[in-house]
Amino acid sequence: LSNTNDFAYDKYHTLEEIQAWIDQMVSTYSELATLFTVGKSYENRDIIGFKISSKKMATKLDGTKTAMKKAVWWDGGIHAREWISPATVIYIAYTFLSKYGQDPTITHLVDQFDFYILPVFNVDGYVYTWTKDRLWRKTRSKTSVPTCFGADPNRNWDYHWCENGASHDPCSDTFCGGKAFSEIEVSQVAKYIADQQGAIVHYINFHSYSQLWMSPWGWTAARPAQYKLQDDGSVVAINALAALYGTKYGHGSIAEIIYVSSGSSADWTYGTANVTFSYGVELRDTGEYGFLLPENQIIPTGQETLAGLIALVQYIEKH
Ligand code: ING
Ligand code: ZN
Repeated sequence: LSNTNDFAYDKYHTLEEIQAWIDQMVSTYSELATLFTVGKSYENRDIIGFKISSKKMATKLDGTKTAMKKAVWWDGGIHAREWISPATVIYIAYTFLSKYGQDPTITHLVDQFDFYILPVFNVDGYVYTWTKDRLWRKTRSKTSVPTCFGADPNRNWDYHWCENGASHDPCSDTFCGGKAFSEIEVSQVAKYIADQQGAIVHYINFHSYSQLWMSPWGWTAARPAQYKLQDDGSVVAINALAALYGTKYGHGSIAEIIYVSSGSSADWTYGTANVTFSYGVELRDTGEYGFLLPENQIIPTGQETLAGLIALVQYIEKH
């Protein structure tokens, strides 16, 4: 990649291409973006992302400066086959970097928050979908069953781990792992988030498909105390998203709107790491193409999701 225009934002990319793109972003936008390494995957691949952080101080609503900048964490590719999620995170991160200092809304948000961008969480699984099985979901670790591989990285977090809507069967697509945080990718991302010491106030774990903007809890259908504050944020996001192309999203708690599922990242970030605005988002579509969303929908998905995220971060700034 010789310059930033070489990356085709309207195509799906291999892990190698995405990692080269990350390197490209941090060198091209060196004033704004710094590489971070979460660690190595089970198969020894790097799990990398970048932090978007401007040198301007953040200000409170009354105009006074804040001591610590609040942060946002957006990740894609926790499930290997959900290719639109890395593609969307990439599109959004590129827009934030390239429009900083040009678009006043983006400039303001980047001055107010630090953004942690992790395009591909489950790197081993992602490579496997490119090389062996397009519909692989889980990690690629060995299990107690020699013929079955991987745990569900969205059922492996240490918060009400494997209570409901997750399986102890290593051959299941929702296998919760041998124990909480058994998956090295999951334990390292959790540690990286915890190491930010409360700076992260907003988290999104991107999936496909179903067009849903979901808040905690997944482990129980009971609603948390801050449910309305969180779900109002979902409504703000999906209204701004729909304004672009009319794409309709549902909203509500994970357990109520999709299914009960224990040990997810959104539950752990909210329940353990105290991230107030924690969400799981199911991107396009509603099943026509499902996981095999055509490439001509990458840019429209990116554009409408970007509109939703801008509106949501503006809402979070005020709450
Ligand atoms: N759906 C998600 C899953 O992990 C989800 C739904 C999101 C559950 C966030 C819990 C938290 O099953 C897909 N398609 O993976
Ligand atoms: Zn998923």
